[in-house]
Amino acid sequence: MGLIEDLTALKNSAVERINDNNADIEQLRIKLLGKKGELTGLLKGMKDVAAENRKMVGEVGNDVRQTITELLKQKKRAQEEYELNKQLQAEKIDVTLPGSVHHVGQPHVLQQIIDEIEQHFLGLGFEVIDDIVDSPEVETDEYNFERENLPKDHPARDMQDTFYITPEILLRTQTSPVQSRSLEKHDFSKGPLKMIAPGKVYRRDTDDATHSHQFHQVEGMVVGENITMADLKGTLLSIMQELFGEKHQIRMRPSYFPFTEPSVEVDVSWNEVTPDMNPEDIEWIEVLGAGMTHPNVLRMDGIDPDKYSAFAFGLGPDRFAMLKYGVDDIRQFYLNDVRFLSQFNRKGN
Ligand code: FA5
Repeated sequence: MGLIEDLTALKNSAVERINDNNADIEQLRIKLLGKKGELTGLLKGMKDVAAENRKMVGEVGNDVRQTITELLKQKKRAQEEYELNKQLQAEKIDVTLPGSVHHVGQPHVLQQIIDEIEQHFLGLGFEVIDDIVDSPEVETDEYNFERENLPKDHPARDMQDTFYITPEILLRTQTSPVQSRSLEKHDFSKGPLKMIAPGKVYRRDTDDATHSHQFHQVEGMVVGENITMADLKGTLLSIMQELFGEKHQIRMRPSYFPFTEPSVEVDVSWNEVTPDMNPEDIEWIEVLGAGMTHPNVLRMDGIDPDKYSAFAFGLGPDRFAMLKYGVDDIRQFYLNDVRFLSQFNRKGN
């Protein structure tokens, strides 16, 4: 009987093909059992089988289908297992290998000092102004100089060599313009103005160990009734104590700024000062300028100097950081050498 032989031959050939290691099982399934597959093709011959034999041929056909289906299933499972084992083998983890180190970043040392300064002043009830609208780095000549009592040809402009963008627009040389910007917005019915403004400033200074053409300042200002030089001195001493403790000596000396009268500068000793030291051997570094705000400045900001008085200061956090950490060259802060910067990890890890 031709059809039974054909079916048996198909079964044998199917077994062989399925057992082939490179067999593509899904392709084979379609080829063997699909609607247009080999088995369906053969079973089309059923119509020519004599009626009394159909049952038997049908059973052989079913057996062939079941055998092929079962074999395909087994082979598919075997192939999947093989792939899985291969993958597991390839991805085997050696738990004895040393782990890879992930370096955790940290704020730049200058940002850390600025954060410390901010925390101190927040504790004294100051507000911190550091957004780009109220404390812009690209400033007008008017706010950077004129409103600070430095009209166009004032000789004291030479104290701050300036990067001009246009004759009226410049990179701010100091954070002092934030004084006027804050005063304009302040509502005195809510109490005195007490603000600090940390930020970047720019000067055409020649870079050396203590000067950078771009550095930081923290401006501070208090405006209210009966603000005195004693308030200024107390405020400055409190921040210096906070940052330097008893280790460094601090001295205040008279100075000159067009926007303050009287004006002072504060120096800090580079090293610890011991009682047996000759005062001439102490080395000082200037860290801030300050003073009682000039009445002209208050007047230009619409404040009546007969009613209100004010003090202001401008600290140099770069130099604070130099002193605090014994860094003898300010340029180190700007070289972005991770070996240098990673030493200042405030979490201590
Ligand atoms: C001023 O800029 C004044 N605006 C400060 C001030 C504000 C006085 C309010 C009175 C009232 P001065 O140019 O001295 O002042 O700079 C202040 C501080 O900035 C200095 O004490 C120093 O710590 C720092 N500084 C100045 N120039 C540089 C520089 N090139 N590199 C690094 N730090 C600098």
